[in-house]
Amino acid sequence: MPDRSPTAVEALGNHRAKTRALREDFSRFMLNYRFAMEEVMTKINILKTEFEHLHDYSPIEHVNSRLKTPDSIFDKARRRELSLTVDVLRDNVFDIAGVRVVCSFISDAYWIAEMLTAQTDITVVAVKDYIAQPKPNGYKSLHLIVKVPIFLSGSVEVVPVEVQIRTVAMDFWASLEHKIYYKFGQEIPDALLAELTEAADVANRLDVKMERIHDEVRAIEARE
Ligand code: 0O2
Repeated sequence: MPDRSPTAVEALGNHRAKTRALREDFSRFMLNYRFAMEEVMTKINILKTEFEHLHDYSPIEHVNSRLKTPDSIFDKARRRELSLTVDVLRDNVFDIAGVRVVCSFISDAYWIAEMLTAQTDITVVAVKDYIAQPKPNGYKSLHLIVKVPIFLSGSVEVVPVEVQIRTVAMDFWASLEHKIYYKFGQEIPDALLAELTEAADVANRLDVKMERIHDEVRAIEARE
């Protein structure tokens, strides 16, 4: 049969089939991040429950998770001039799955990071210590990118998850700053920026004071 160009109806059919295949690929891609996020949530919740039941103190106050929305993933990819394919996104965007652990004291952040990264199925890809080196606006948090295996019916995938670990005071500051940042369309007036940075310093002083009180309490308990 001689070659011929597809008719308009065939072209539309091909386009729909391609779009459907792309949508399915992307759904499968996102599902892996959801599974990986749930794996890490389970790990943190196991530690939390173990501490609550078997120890007199738990370093984990609370934990939550979020999956980046497709819009937010595409915005980030556009900002970084990445092409919008699942392969490129997989190799370049590491915070599609995110878990945030809120702890009581500064030292707990490192303790939780150690407990998580010591687990044999976890691989640490990157560590950004914004507690030791806060961002210029005062943002503090310990960020880890870890890879965790997920066991599917026909394969094992190793998927990155961003884990942010921070104290209650750091979390309070970051949540408000995030709201203000978006309220002002990312252009915060200078005076407000300065006040926010000052507030980050107040939050840090509170953290340092609480840690000192905590150490004193432990010293008293050890003497008794
Ligand atoms: P959301 O809504 O939490 O997902 P990039 O992600 O490329 O912009 P990088 O270097 O990959 O930058 O990530 P980085 O700086 O380690 O941390 C990114 C995430 O940390 C952000 O995710 C925030 O959750 C948090 N974060 C970083 N800096 C700040 C800050 O100054 N204030 C607040 N409130 N949070 C911050 P997203 O994707 O921006 O947002």
